[in-house]
Amino acid sequence: MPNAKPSGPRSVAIVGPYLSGKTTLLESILHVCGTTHRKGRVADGTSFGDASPEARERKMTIEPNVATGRYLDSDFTFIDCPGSIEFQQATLDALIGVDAAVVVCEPDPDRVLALSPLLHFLDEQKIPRFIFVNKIDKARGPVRDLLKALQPVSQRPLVLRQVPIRGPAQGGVAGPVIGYVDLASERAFIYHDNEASEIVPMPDGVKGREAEARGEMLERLADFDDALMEQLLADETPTRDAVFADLQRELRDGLIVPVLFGAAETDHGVRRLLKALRHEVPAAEEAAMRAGVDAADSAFCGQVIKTVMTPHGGKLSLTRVWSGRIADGTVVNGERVAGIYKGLSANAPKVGEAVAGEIVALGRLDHVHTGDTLREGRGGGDACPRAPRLAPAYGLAIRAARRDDDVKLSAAIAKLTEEDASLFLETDADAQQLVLWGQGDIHLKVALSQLKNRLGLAVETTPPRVPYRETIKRPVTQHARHKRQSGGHGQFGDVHLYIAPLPRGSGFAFESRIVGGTVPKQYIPAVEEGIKEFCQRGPLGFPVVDLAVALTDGSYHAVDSSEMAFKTAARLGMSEGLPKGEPTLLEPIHKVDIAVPSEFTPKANALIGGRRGQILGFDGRTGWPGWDVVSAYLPRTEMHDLILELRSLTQGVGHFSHAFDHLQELVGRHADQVITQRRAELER
Ligand SMILES: Nc1nc2c(ncn2[C@@H]2O[C@H](COP(=O)(O)OP(=O)(O)OP(=O)(O)O)[C@@H](O)[C@H]2O)c(=O)[nH]1
Ligand SMILES: [Mg+2]
Repeated sequence: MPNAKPSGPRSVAIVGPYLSGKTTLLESILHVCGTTHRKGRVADGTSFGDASPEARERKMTIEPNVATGRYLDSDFTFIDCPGSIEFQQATLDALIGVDAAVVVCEPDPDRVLALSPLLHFLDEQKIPRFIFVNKIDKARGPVRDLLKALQPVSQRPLVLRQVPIRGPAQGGVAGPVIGYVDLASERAFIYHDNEASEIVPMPDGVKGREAEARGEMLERLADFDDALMEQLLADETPTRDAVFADLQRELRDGLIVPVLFGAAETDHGVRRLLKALRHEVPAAEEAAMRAGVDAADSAFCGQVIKTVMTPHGGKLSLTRVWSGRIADGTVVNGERVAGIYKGLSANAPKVGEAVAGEIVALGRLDHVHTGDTLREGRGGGDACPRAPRLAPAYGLAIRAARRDDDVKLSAAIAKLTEEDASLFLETDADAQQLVLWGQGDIHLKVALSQLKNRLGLAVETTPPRVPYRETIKRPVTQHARHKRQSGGHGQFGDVHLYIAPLPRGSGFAFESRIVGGTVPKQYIPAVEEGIKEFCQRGPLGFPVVDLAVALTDGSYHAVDSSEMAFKTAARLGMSEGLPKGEPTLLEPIHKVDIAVPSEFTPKANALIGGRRGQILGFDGRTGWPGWDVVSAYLPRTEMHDLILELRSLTQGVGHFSHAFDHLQELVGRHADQVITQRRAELER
């Protein structure tokens, strides 16, 4: 049989831009497969997925929804992934463990760029993918226009598998899509809401378009199949089996991306999609090979693709079984599996074992993390490739709302970061703050509401402090004497300091020019210490840098001088001297590389201009055709919410990397604001 369908369970991720209808598609699939008996809706808060309070409240997916379904004789695990770019880590982690992805998008040619990062990742990881154009009930323009817009976003050729059958035109506008012709089987179907489509004779009106689209489909397939190419050139019609076999093989080999359409909300086209998955998603061994695992090996090998801390304190490790099988109670990586569940929801069915191709949740593996490779016994051995960890894009300083809870905060957040590697807590010693870093404001808000809902911990947030510095602009000579006579021992220290600015980036330098012992040697380190201590907070309220201080002269008292007295004298000299040297604020400037699709490059430039930035240049993005990287210097202050504006300008796909570059003098209105605010802070 040229087109034998793969046997054994397989796993499919449902991915795609925010709100394209992925959770609705999962709902529809589970309904069609008979996994669920009543179909719910995201809008009503009744869908199978998105059951957590945070997801329900926002009507968005914030962590993967996992469920199994059997369509005809084929078993699938489906993972409906978050669409929001802010929750992308979970999506990337999940994709590592699947046999294929269904990329769900909307029928809007103006929004296709939103697919770009995802398609790029699928390319990199060599994951076979279908595109499912959802909400076809809302499609305004022709499907072929959408395809034209989509093709440049995909490195692989798209193969349209259906052409729409439309109802009568209404007021000069094309009629709604009421069915489709399947181009592989050349059969026509009319949709019925929440039921299987009905097969009908091919309407005359679509015959021309059908023949054209089928011709295009076959040509695409023939690009990778010489025999088919010869047949087409000889005007022969290929057999249906030969076409199906090509569709299956070319998807497996990553040569084509099949495109189907429908409306998840009404089950339109969902059975057609499931049929394509059933026949064309490669067998589990293919993905195992991608992970570097020999699927023929009967020994168990698996990989964790998501970690969940359950409300009862237990841990679930969502695991793709790459090879062999795993039974409840087996010891993997040195720990005993306590429970195997088909999914992550509270009532996920418990099973005795799982086999290659399945994705199941393993209970109580306390020491394994997302991405880890699991093996029987002590574990170890070759590690499977994992998804990259996303760099933090947005941070907020956090503090427990009740002082007493401060100690609990770090431990509580550790639970969240265990679940989500794109979230992390930084202890910023410089600013004396805890900063929670993540992918955007919604990401952090959700994390904080999880802290509140699950652990009863209320948290207050502020923008993180910017590490300003200060220096002086003119050299100063300063004499300072600390003298105290109060009964018994007195205190005496006397120093002459020469305080001078240094070039940017020099830090701090101290030098003693004492000759003839006017300040005895043993007191000199104390002088340096006093100066350094003072430099922790200069006259403007910030650490002082790029400064040279020389101890040029001084005097001492045989009885009353001490290290303490000289240290105090040095501090006094600094506090009197620095304000005379024209203190000036220094702000940190970062080198920022902003990556955007080229059509957004002017917007990225404007964004930098609007944030006191300096553009350094732009270049094509390596490995990303159609993308640019704009490089610029940007004040750190302007970076706090940069990602939010960048995303709103670029359909959510723009992002940046950055690193501290240098300090730069800040004067004028901005500087005054910073100084006033710091003063108020210190007075509090
Ligand atoms: N008209 C129409 N609306 C749909 C269809 N499928 C989904 N929707 C609507 O689109 C909205 C988003 O649906 P979801 O299923 O939550 O989308 P999602 O892709 O899972 O969203 P995220 O996971 O947050 O990215 C909901 O209001 C759905 O009712 C469809 O086929 N037609
Ligand atoms: Mg969703």
